Amino acid sequence: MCRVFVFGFLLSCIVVGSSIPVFSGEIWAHDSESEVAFHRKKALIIDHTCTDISKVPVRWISKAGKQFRVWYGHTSHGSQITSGMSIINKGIFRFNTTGKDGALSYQETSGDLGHRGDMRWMKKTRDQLSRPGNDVNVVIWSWCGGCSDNTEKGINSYLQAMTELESEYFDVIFIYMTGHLDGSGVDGNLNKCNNQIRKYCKTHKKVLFDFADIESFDPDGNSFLQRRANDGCLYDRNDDGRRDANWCDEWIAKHPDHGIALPESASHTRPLNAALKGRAFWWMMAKLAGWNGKP
Ligand SMILES: [Ca+2]
Repeated sequence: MCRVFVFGFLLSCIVVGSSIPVFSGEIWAHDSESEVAFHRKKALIIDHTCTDISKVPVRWISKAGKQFRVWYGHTSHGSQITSGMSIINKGIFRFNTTGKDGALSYQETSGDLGHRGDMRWMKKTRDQLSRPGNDVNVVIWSWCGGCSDNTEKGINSYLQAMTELESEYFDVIFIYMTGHLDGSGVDGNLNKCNNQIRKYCKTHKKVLFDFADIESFDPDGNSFLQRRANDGCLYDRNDDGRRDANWCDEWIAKHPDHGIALPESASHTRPLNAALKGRAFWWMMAKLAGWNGKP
């Protein structure tokens, strides 16, 4: 009730004086390029085209680091993002659990989006955001294998729950996700569920970290989903129905001077895949901070 009242008050403030930032937090205090969820003009889709962080102007990374306080729920697959971020955790890409010394505040919590309409993550989110002194303004939840065996109804429950949370906590940005590749290819149930999530996010102007799309391509833009690539980056090179090659290994062998900092290891996958996801995360943060996407 209280939140609804405050929301109504805030909304009326915006209508009355739309050029004046009415929210005291930094989240409102930026220009017309703003990508904040509340008044988002279009969807923000973070995919395989968002991994070259050399294209992101330093000032937007820096701004994102100061502006956002991330709370990220994940299990093993989701940890790939953190692994990728950890290897570049210095300078403007610094992060820690408290945001001290100007780093991005980045807290992780255990759990994932579950299976077929399991909503435990939703309660956990409410508990976190309702905690006295909570200052989290970006919430992310990732899938484990729960997207692969999901149904249209189960995915709808996920999408509706996220949307419900957005309306309850209107000053928090919620990041949607697709599920990791499982080798079932273009026609598999996973891709069907992922496409359902993508369509919803595009239609309803959400922020989507397209986990599956990022690992469907190598950095040269070659696509492996149709070759039944899985979470370990293995794919079927000669179309005999068996995975016999690894696109990460091949790409690194072909580009020995690639210059991408690689973590020592990453759950279920090759370090390159995790590195690309960590870089895409920072791309997303910069976009959320207001970067217009131009180098
Ligand atoms: Ca094969």
